[in-house]
Amino acid sequence: MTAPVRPIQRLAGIVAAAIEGGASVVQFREKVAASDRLAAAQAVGDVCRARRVPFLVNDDPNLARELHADGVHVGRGDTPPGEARGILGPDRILGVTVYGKAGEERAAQAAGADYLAVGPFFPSPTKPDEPVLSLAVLDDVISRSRLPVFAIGGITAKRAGEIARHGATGVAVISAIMESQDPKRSAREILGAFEAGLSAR
Ligand code: TZP
Ligand code: MG
Repeated sequence: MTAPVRPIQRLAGIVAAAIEGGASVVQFREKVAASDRLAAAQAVGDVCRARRVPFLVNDDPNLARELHADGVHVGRGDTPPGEARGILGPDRILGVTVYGKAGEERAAQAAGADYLAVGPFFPSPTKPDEPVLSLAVLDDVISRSRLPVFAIGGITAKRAGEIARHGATGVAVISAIMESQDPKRSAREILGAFEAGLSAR
């Protein structure tokens, strides 16, 4: 009988496979019990460091600092971006979610953001109650922003090309990789579809 794979090992394994498939940045976004959070984040951070892929922590700049992560991502209800920048210092990556209101992009940039995230543009299994935004919102955010813009929410290989054609810098994916039977292949397919969309612009 083989030993059961523990959740943290499974998470680290999926992240390693996604990186092999072409994921170029990893964000730790496990809403796990506080007692497991540090160990899980550390395991993911170790996988990323060994593969020289930037490792970001969602929501929590103090955890990001404690883990010497490459950066943090904050959104509504989290530590405000300016404060997060203060906690992490000038050299780490700061990502900020915007929600489609004009002015958010400039405010995020003024607070020290390095990139923006926006979405969902498709129904998201991870955030099923989040209203789906029109792709016109993505166009508006991209046109107002000087920072790279990443689309998030319900992204699959079938949908990544469309996001690329709208001019996003990249996509952020949870379910289509985490729930995949073959995360490496799924990451590769999403990246391939995104790159094909870029070539078709
Ligand atoms: N922000 C907007 S949608 C979303 C976040 C964090 C969840 C994305 O997850 P999935 O499973 O790729 O839709
Ligand atoms: Mg958050």
